[in-house]
Amino acid sequence: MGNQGSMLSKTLVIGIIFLFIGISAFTVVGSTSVEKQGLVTQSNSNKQASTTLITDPFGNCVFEVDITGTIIWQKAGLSLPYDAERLANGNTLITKNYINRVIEVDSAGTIVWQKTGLNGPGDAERLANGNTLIAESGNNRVIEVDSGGTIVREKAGLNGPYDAERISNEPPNALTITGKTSGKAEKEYEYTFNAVDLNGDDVRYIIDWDDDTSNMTDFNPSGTDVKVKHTWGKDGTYNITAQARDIHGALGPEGKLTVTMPKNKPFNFNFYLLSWLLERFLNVFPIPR
Ligand SMILES: [Ca+2]
Ligand SMILES: [Ca+2]
Ligand SMILES: [Ca+2]
Repeated sequence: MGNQGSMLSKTLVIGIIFLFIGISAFTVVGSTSVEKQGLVTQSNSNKQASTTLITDPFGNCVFEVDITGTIIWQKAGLSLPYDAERLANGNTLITKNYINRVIEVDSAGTIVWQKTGLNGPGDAERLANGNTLIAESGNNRVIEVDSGGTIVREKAGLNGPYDAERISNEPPNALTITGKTSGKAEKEYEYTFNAVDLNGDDVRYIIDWDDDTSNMTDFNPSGTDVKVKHTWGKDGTYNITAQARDIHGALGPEGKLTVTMPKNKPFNFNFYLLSWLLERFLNVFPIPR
């Protein structure tokens, strides 16, 4: 009877364990399928975000299509458009080759800016400074014009350029200088220089030690500590200033660190006090003559 009872409880326990595993497995399968559905929704929304801007010169049109090829925006009635760009402000920059102008239109197609009087423009780009770079094929030059249309830069003497790109370069960012801020003259100290270049370019450090000496390091990977040793010959207060320069020549902001080499406090030798002390001392312990 006792054996039968123990067998029954063992079977019951095993049964409960299997039931528990079954529920767990069902829960796992259930949650996986929910996650999969979430992923599908996510990738659909990504697809909707990508569109393509097409310049169609002989159709006299610039249009934007979604991933399925459906036209979602267009500017028609253009005269031989050669190039179009979507700008950061949502407007579109279009080069109209046949009527020698570059126009900027808003989403409604209204012209909000233009540069007229060009000669066979092939390509235009809006630069980070707000100016517009234009490859002016008919005048054998590439020009940069400001928002008023004035030419501020020009590369002439070309042979019908149809495209131009400004390759942007960011200078290194804030430079840090770390090391001892006080010390002694004629003793060597090590300082660490570090700046990050926003393009990841290698950087070198140009260091002014404020004692009419300077150093220029080799190029090092952006954001790595570069250690340079220096010895000041005289006491004084020195403002170390340094700048990081990237491989393209762009200079970052100045970093500074002030180092003081305290002068030894002048020892005022008080002869009166000394002679007074000596006198007393000699009186107490008279020197035998
Ligand atoms: Ca362009
Ligand atoms: Ca271009
Ligand atoms: Ca750079």
